[in-house]
Order: sequence, then C-alpha cells, then structure tokens
Amino acid sequence: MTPAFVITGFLGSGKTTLIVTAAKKHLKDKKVAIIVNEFGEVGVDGKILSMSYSKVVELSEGCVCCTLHGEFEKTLSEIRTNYNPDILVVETSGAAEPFPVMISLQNLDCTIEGIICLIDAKHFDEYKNNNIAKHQIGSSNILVLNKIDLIEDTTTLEQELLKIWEENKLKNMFTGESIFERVKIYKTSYGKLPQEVFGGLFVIDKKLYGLAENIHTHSHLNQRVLYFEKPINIEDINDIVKDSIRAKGILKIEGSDFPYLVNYAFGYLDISPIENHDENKFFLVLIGENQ
Ligand SMILES: Nc1nc2c(ncn2[C@@H]2O[C@H](COP(=O)(O)OP(=O)(O)O)[C@@H](O)[C@H]2O)c(=O)[nH]1
Ligand SMILES: [Mg+2]
Repeated sequence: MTPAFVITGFLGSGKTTLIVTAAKKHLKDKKVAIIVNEFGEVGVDGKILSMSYSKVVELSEGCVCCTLHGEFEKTLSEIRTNYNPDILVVETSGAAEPFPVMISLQNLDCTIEGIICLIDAKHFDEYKNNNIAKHQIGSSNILVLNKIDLIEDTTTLEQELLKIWEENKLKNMFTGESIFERVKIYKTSYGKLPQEVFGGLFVIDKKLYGLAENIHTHSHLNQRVLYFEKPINIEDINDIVKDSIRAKGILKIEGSDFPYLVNYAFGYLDISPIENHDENKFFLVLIGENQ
C-alpha cells in the first residue's frame, strides 16, 4: 500500500505552493512522487514542483476527473513500478473534482492519507458559489484556509466553510453515512502546515465505493495558450491576463536576461524570476469563462 495525499482547491488557491513547501519541509527524507494535472497546463506547475527534489509526472491536458481517468491509473502504476515512491502526492486540477481520483487511488492499493482542500481566503467570496468549489470542499477532510496574509479576520470565513463542507460532504449513497469522521481547518499562508498533517492523522480507512451519486457532471472552463516570440513589456502583462480567472506561464521580459514565471489569480499578478528554464519557449495559459 502506497500512502497518498490528494491536493484539491480552486484555481490559484495555492496547491502547487503547498506541495513544494510540504515536500521540502515534511517529506524531505522520503521518496516523493507527484502527479500534477493542472487544467490548462503546459508544464508550468511541473517546473515549479521539480524544484522540490521529487519525481514529478505531468498528466497531459484534460480533466483528471473526466477524460483522464484511464491515463491517471496507468501513470500511477508506472510510477510505482519504475520509481517505487514512499509517498504519492496528487495535485488535481483547480477546475476538477477530486473524488474520482480518490477511487482510482484506492483501486490501485494506495492508502489515502488525507484529502487537502486549499481555500483562497482573499478571494473566496468571488468563487464560493461555484459548484466545483463546493464539491472540492465537501470531498476533503483537511481544509486549508490559505493566503491569510491578505485578510484581517477569518471568523466568518471559517463558519461559512464548515457550513459548505457539511452540506456537500461525501456520503455513502446506500447508508447515507458520512465518509469522514471529522474535518479540520488550518489557517495559513503559502501552504505551510504542521507536521501532524503528514503523520497519519487523517487517514481514510473507509472504502470509497457506492458513492456514484457524488460524482457530478460539470462544465469546464475555457483555456487559451498564447505563445510569445519576443520579450514583452512588463506593463502589458496585466492587460493580457485581466479577463482571466487564472493565468500562468513563462515569459521573457524586456530589459531582463532571464525568464520569469507569471502567476495570476483573481486579479493578483505575481512575477518572479525562474531558474533552470532551459527551453526557449515562452507562453501564457489563460483560463476563464470567456477565453
Ligand atoms: N499572498 C499569498 N500568495 C500566495 C499564497 N499561496 C500561494 N500564493 C500565490 O498564489 C499564486 C497561485 O499559487 P499556486 O500554488 O500556483 O496555486 P494553484 O493553482 O492552486 O496550484 C502564486 O502566485 C502563489 O505565489 C499565500 O498564502 N499568500
Ligand atoms: Mg497548481
């Protein structure tokens, strides 16, 4: 049995950041394999995650909870045969439900050590009515209220979260029994979590069958990839991304010699230099409703 964590949470809530922090801080003595399927991915998260000294496998574009089901199981088997990890971490797409991934993990003899849902404390109001976001919360037994550096008070947010969790939590469709004994909320920034999360405290020991009614059909957001041949003016980036919910990519910026990682979520633009980018490919993935 391979221990596995599932990391879910809406677009830009901080999943990749949490995994890098956890791999460096709490899992550094272990052989960690990470599977990432960010919707609209063209290798941005894979690049960041590979800085965590783990084995990183990217699933090609598509939604892991719908079209990539078979590919996920195949990838997982291959990783175990070829790499034999001590621990597996799966970052699901910000626009996907984590539930089908959980079933696949159990089918392939993994122990689910916890389902972690990241919540963007600053922007939760803007996406809290989104059905996928609600199901992501209800499918998790660890809720991480992230980005608390950007807000003042979390009391109302915590109450709201618990209510959404209660209304959407996973239940056995035959017995109506809840799959989770409890849920825990951690408040943090940049995905920093205490060691206890990685110490077996949140293992799911129930078998996740008979849960078909929990699988929802959902519409997918649109995505677009822009490729850039020339360095771009830093002032222009905001204009390009502003109509998206989420954007990320790697760009060359006028006047600078090295590439930059561009991360945009809910109006916040984050640009930082990136090391070890040997490819000569510069692009932005835009994800949103009207792409
Ligand atoms: N201010 C702030 N920014 C954060 C925090 N966590 C992540 N971010 C930023 O939010 C953006 C999206 O993070 P990422 O981990 O890529 O989100 P993902 O799409 O859920 O994987 C990046 O620019 C991060 O640096 C946090 O706690 N506070
Ligand atoms: Mg990510």
